[in-house]
Amino acid sequence: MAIGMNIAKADVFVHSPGRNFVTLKIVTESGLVGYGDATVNGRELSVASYLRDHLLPIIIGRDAQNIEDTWQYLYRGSYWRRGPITMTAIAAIDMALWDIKAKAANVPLYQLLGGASRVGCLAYGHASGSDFKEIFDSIRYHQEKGYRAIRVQAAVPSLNSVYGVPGIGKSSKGKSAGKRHDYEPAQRSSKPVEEEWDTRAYLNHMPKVFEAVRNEFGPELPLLHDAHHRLTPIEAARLGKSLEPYDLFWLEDLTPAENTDVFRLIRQHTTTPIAVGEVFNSIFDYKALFEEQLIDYVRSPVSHAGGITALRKIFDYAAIYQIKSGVHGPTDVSPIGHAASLHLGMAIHNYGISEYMQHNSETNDVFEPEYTFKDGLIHPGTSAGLGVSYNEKLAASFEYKPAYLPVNRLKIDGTVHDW
Ligand code: CS2
Ligand code: MG
Repeated sequence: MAIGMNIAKADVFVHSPGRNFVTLKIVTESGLVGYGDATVNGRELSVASYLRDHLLPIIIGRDAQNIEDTWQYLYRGSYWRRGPITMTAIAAIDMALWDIKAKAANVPLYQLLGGASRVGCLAYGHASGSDFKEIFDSIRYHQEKGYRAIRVQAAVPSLNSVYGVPGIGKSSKGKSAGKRHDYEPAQRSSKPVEEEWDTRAYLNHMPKVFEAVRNEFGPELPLLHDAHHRLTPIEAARLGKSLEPYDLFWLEDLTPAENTDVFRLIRQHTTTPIAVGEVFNSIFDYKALFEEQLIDYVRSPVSHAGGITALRKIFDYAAIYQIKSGVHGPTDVSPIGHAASLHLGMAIHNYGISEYMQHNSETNDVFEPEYTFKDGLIHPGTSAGLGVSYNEKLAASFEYKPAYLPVNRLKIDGTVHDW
């Protein structure tokens, strides 16, 4: 047994460098430090409490090397399995232990997961706009930054705001190309902001958007779109079918994700590839979807799906069915969570693509991620471990402030709607 590998100390930090993040730090008796991302957007303090009050007291003194055993101890031992808070808390510990293991071995984490299967991880960026010109400018802006695959979100005529599209209705003319959709930092409030929704207007508009984008950019550019769980099964089928001529890389989160049975109906109607899972947190969420071959991409990030240990199993299970990874990578996944997903992405065979919304400078100054983005590919870096740190002193200067994701209501009568 290696000396000094027991867990000596574990701390949780909740700070807001650029946006709210929950960060776990584990230290071994020998002084090795591992980091984990425990952020659940809008519910940060619940995960912090789950860790501080329930998990950290029982992992002190455990051998940091026995990652699988610790995972099973926390998952099976709690009796109350699954759920975003539980699985994110377990994920953070798992990530930190893998970080420690790779540092002890003095290799970048992907080496312990099987080594590099590719030169880098293909990433997609977020383009959006209020009209076609803004969308085109935004796509060009992302291409100039190096992206080789682009998600396109568009304002819907008659709606004042659409989640994922910044600055609708504001005087954004000519300044839209680099506008970010970072919901939380822009929308801090003591109660959720309310947005409006009109499915009919959306379904009628999206084929026009993708037709215009294909006419402008040609057939080669991989394009993605996120419906953010807002559709019924038959509406989802219609959207997939109506976008077939524009050859999407994927359509994401078509329907409220807890009812996975609906993918049978959607699949019967369209060949547009389907991605789902950013709100899943367990391999069991995917079981029927894999076995019945109902989806094409797995959206879970390491931080919300129980960690590297758990997501690795999900990806290996998916591989049997030729289903690929398509990891969630918005700014509410911290650089630690991103790095963990990237190391796994480097190693697995069935890698697909990663969402890569770039963090702002405050976030990057605190976490100092070593991953690099070049020619459309992200590489997790070659230093030992995850390649991410946490500047506690600097982080402490960014005080946590409660922030919520929005609530969606139907424009026609104000009924709360899925989003
Ligand atoms: C979105 C996210 O990136 C995506 O695909 O669905 O912006 C998502 O809404 C947020 O991460 C929620 O916290
Ligand atoms: Mg999404």
